[in-house]
Amino acid sequence: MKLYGVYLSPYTRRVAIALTLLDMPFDHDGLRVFETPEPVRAHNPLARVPTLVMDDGSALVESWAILDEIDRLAGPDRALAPAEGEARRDVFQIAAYGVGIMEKAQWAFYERRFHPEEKVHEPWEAHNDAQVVAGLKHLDGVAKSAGDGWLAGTETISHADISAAVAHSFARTVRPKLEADKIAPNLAAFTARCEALPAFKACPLP
Ligand SMILES: N[C@@H](CCC(=O)N[C@@H](CS)C(=O)NCC(=O)O)C(=O)O
Repeated sequence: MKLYGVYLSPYTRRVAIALTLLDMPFDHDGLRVFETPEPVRAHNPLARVPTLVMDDGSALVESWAILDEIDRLAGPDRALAPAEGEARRDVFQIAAYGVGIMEKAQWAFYERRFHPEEKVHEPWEAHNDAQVVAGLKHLDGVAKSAGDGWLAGTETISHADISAAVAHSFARTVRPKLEADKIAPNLAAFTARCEALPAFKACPLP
């Protein structure tokens, strides 16, 4: 398997961490797709990351769809989400808040990265930042309730934990002015616990 995408991409990083936790070996090409789209486009016409090329040459796109497939390949006993019921819903709802934070932090970050100064629309940047803050505060409450456990109450780490921690680390990196650790101290402590795990360390933020 080959995974394309720099780990600054939180979507790529959450896939890489899941693959690592599931003991699924993969080659990693940490390219920055905006600068070097062609190797990705060869497998994915959207030229977006993450793109995971399987050993048979087929390509998987979209982080949630990739995670769904690698969980299926791992089987229900090893998958990073319960197979059914409310426990599964809880895992994916928390993961969804994580993804929402990733998207909103990404869009706020892109506003200045891809627009010349005179075309930056500050109200749009502020709109996205406010949603990042709201999402972080929500997950802070979840982390507080979880205490020393996992966020969705699972016995082992799940997609909820991976996505929440990856989202927090990403927001802290690309939106430092939001002071993510100060506004979400319980989430910050939870993220520090996750970032200390070997699977997170194997997929570091650049
Ligand atoms: N919903 C997608 C988001 C992927 C995404 O936004 N990837 C960015 C990098 S973080 C990308 O490839 N951008 C290149 C582009 O859109 O042109 C997922 O979860 O995989």
